[in-house]
Amino acid sequence: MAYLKVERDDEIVQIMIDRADKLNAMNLDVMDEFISVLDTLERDSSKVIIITGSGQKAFSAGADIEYMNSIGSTEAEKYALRGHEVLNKIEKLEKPVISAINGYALGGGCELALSSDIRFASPNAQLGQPEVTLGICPGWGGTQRLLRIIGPARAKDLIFTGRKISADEAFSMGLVNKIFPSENLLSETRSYAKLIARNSTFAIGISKNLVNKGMDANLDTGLKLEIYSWSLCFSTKDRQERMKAFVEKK
Ligand code: CO8
Repeated sequence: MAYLKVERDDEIVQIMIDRADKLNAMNLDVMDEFISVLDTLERDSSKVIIITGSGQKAFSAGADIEYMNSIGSTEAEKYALRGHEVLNKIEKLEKPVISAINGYALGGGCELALSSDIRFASPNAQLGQPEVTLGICPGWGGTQRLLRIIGPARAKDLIFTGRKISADEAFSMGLVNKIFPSENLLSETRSYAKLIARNSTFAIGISKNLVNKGMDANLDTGLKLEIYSWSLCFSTKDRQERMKAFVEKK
């Protein structure tokens, strides 16, 4: 692959956007490579996925402005659809996805992180949705996912001003889960991923789905979904082995 560096360490997969000279801006080729990697991850035995950017400066500075400068509405729609395909796949993947934000996460870069389940950041991270400064609105789910994660007032603040916020401010808004020193960001993210990987992949996948569905469902529907999903867990061998091991004090 030209733009994504994929590394496997047991059940943890790290996807690094490798376009540091353009601050890991995402062109159509980056999107295509993401689709291909995610298609594999949907089926393989990996348990936790980490997304990060190469270099010291950026997670991703967003969609490719040079490319967007050359297109009209028809191509823009295709570009947006491709971006949505990637981010929806990440959101629907029945495995946890963690973004390790090691610098700028702007526009589509921030939206990529928003589609992840957990966001860790280094102190030099700067997040934002600067699209309106370029005459466009957020186009890869920013208006919808930001709203759901930090609420409408904060989402509108970031979208209307296009301002970049520090890792500390993002943390105070609940936009990032935790901040780690730059030199430890990836190792701490991997340790956290290993903590998750010890648990039942099936139960985690179902839990992810329930939380995601619950954001758009009323409480009654969400709770009913939980009952059916919970009882489904009882049909797995993994559940039987884990409970048996506990009862037999293994
Ligand atoms: N696209 C393409 N190239 C980029 C991008 C980008 N988003 N960001 C940076 N680069 C390139 C620069 O052009 C430069 O290239 P070169 O060295 O060849 O001139 C290189 O990366 C380094 O960048 P800078 O020299 O600008 O680095 P600075 O440290 O001076 O500045 C910034 C860093 C502040 C991050 C600055 O680069 C910047 O403001 N970048 C743009 C950030 C931005 O506005 N992102 C949002 C883009 S819009 C978007 O993401 C929409 C998503 C939805 C799309 C929907 C599809 C229709």
